[in-house]
Amino acid sequence: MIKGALGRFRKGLRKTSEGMVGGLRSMFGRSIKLEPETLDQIEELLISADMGVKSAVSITSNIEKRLKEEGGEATLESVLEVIRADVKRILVTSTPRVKPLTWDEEVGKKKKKKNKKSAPGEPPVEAAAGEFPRVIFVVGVNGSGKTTSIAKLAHLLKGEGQDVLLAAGDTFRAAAVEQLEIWADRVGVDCISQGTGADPAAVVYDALNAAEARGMDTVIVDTAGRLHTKTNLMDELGKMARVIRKKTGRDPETLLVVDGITGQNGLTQARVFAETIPVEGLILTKLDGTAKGGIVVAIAETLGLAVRYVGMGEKVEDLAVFDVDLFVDALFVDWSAGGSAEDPADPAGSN
Ligand SMILES: Nc1nc2c(ncn2[C@@H]2O[C@H](COP(=O)(O)OP(=O)(O)OP(=O)(O)O)[C@@H](O)[C@H]2O)c(=O)[nH]1
Ligand SMILES: [Mg+2]
Repeated sequence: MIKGALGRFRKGLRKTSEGMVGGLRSMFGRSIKLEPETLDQIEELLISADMGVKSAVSITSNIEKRLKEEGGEATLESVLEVIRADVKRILVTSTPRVKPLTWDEEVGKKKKKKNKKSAPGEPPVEAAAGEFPRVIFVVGVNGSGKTTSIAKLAHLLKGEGQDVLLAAGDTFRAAAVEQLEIWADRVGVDCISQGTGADPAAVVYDALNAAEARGMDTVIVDTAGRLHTKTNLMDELGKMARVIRKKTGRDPETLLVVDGITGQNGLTQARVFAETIPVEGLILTKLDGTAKGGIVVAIAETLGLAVRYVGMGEKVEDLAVFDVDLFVDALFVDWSAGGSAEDPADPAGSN
């Protein structure tokens, strides 16, 4: 286990656990009675943590079962046990609910339409694995936390001993390049850029050349946050992906950044992305700023996309590899009963 990881999750998810566990405690005290309004209140509480209606309904019906089994009254702890087990089950068993796309299909389709006469012009896909760096493509709507997450991810990978290079592919928004450069400096990695207004695909091309020449392990590409239409998104990202495939023989690994505070709205945006471009996983940000960390459950239930990393703060250290057990543990800390952010595995506290 990562040192201090549980403590980081507990601290990051404190608002959510306070809202949920604290909410149950203040509504019912230490024991919960089987009454219709009780079940409604619990369902509302789960929905207000953003777990999604479907999850909330199924969890509440399991709570009803437990209450019946226990003769109409159960302890807060045993009700929490039901919720904990259900949340874990939903996260562990979730399967993709958006049709998986490949850059091949999408990029190929586009090309055919545009250049009917040209010979199959796709770059040869060579067995280049191992020779070229891993390329992580970070996408998402404005302000979701892409650039900050890239810095955090670079910090995390660097801590694992990897050589990381950043590519300033957001050439659209003024100051986006400088922002990434500042982060790169702070983290102690290099950043390849061409400035505002440059062709993002050209920046990616430069970055891959530099990465190859310098023997880097991973290139992380920042992208512009706008999302006018699916076609625009596909055009710009598709062009970048094509450069990556041409150069490395592989498709980029696309991580979609979703702002945890935007709740159901964020879910809708995530769906638009996942139905437009291939998305391999999510970075869910700002979980520290919300009592709605249950969004992880709604994502599992409605999109089935894997949450790979979670952002829980604005510092470079505030990104954690998503872990179901740590997440579930952190979600159910009873702060009013003396819960702590201290990691049992790291009593000195590395947070
Ligand atoms: N509290 C908190 N704030 C975060 C987190 N991640 C990002 N932020 C903040 O969210 C804001 C937007 O972050 P950016 O990284 O600039 O977002 P972006 O997606 O690159 O935005 P654009 O470049 O405009 O598309 C900044 O103020 C960040 O500090 C997080 O995990 N927790
Ligand atoms: Mg940005």
